[in-house]
Parts: sequence; C-alpha cells; structure tokens
Amino acid sequence: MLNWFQSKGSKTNASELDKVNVPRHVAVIMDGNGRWAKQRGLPRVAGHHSGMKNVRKIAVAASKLGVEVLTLYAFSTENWKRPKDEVEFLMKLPQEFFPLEIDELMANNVQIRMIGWERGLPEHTLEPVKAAMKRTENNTGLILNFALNYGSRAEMLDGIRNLVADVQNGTLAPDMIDEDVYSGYLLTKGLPDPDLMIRTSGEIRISNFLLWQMAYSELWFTDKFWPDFTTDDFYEAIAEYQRRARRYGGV
Ligand code: V0D
Repeated sequence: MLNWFQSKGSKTNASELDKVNVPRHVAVIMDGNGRWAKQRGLPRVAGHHSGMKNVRKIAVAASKLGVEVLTLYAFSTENWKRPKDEVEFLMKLPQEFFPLEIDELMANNVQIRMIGWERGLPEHTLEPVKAAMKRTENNTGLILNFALNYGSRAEMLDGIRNLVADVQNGTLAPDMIDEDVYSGYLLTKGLPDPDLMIRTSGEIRISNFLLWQMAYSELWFTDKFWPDFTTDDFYEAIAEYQRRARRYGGV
C-alpha cells in the first residue's frame, strides 16, 4: 500500500520534466543495500558494492538535468556500530569507486566534495576522496557531495561551538546571528538547502541527515532498494517535486 506521499510508480522520462523547475539540490539516503543482497542470498557487502555502482548513473542523470548539488548519504556516524567486517568493506569503497567512475564524472564536469568528519576515517578511505576533490576542484558542473562519517546533530553542535568562539573573540555580535549566519557555520556552507530529499527502501525517516538544511525540503520515498533505484525512478521523484511545486504555486 502506498501513502499519498510515496511513489505511484508511473514512468517518467527525462524529456517530460520541466526544465525550468529542476531542484537545485537533491539529497539522497541510499538505503536498502543489505536487504537487496539478502533477497538474492548474497552477503550484505555485495549489496553495498552494487549500491556503489549505482552512484555514477544517478549522478550523471542529475548532472544532465542541471541539478547543482547531489548530496549522497554514504556513511553515517551511527554506521560505526555495524559489524567490523562490514565497516572495513565500506571503508574500501571510495578507493574502488574512483578508478571505475572518475573518467565519466570528469567528462560530465562533476565536482566531488565531502561533508562529515575526516577524523576517524582511515587514510585509505580519505586519501582517494581528497585526491578526487583536488582533481575535480575546477569542474563547474554538478557538485557530487558525499556525506561520509556525517551526522546532522553533531554538525549543528560543532557549528554552535565555532559560532560561540566567534562571539567570544569578538568577530560575531550576538544580534547578528540569524538563519543565514548560522547556515554559514554548517558543513554545507555556501550550498543551497536541499529542495528534494529521496530515501529508498521503504523507511520513512530522516535519520539525522541535514536536519537544519531540510526544514523546507520536499520528501519523497520509494520502497525500492538503492541498488534497484534507476534513473527513471530519479526522474519520477523530480516529476513529483515539480507537481508539488506547481500545486503550491497555483493557490
Ligand atoms: C555503501 C550505497 C560510494 C550506500 C552506496 C565509505 C552504502 C555504496 C562511496 C564513495 C558507499 C564515497 C566517497 C567518495 C566516493 C565514493 C561510498 C561509502 C559507502 C562509505 F569520495 N558508495 N559508497 N562510500 N556505499
């Protein structure tokens, strides 16, 4: 059974989308990789690998539509609680991702970025991400923003710590603190807030992802597991975003 806010599964082509009302920032919780694997009698890590291979397709689709920022929740601060073997496998995915995908991302003018805590990540995870950020820093197309070792409450507390420090050192007056000033203390500084958040795999939660930034985001959920999520599903989410935008614009 679908709720009113879930996908109705009707097919949407990129050509049917309204080119003037493309979301500037799309955020995605790429959930259901483990369940995708279990359904096939495969180990969970096979699902993570399959999920990794889906990232480029969706990033290129977003890029071609003119989305400015695609933020993907790759690893949360909570994910450290998973079995050690699984965490170790996940930590190897960035180094595997770039040799496979960097050429097509470069060809699409994609800029790689990361939000999250570098501290705590192994060098073999961080190094390829930093190398890719450096290599793509002059690209002017889609910002492909990986949330890696990220948690939104921790991000907000860290922002508050830095903000309080600036008040104490006299560079910030308390009466200057407004929403835009505070946004500048978050890891998404300089990026537009997400217009649309997509979560796969049937969970209807935000799970500590971009809490401040998603205050006004449209939320879209699908039962499909992330490895099964196609470019057509992505277009369907954007079509639904555009229908909602038109409804609100019309009254
Ligand atoms: C596993 C589904 C790409 C979510 C996608 C370290 C769970 C596959 C990356 C990646 C993960 C991250 C940064 C980067 C390049 C690629 C990735 C992790 C997990 C956690 F610069 N997929 N992916 N990273 N999964």
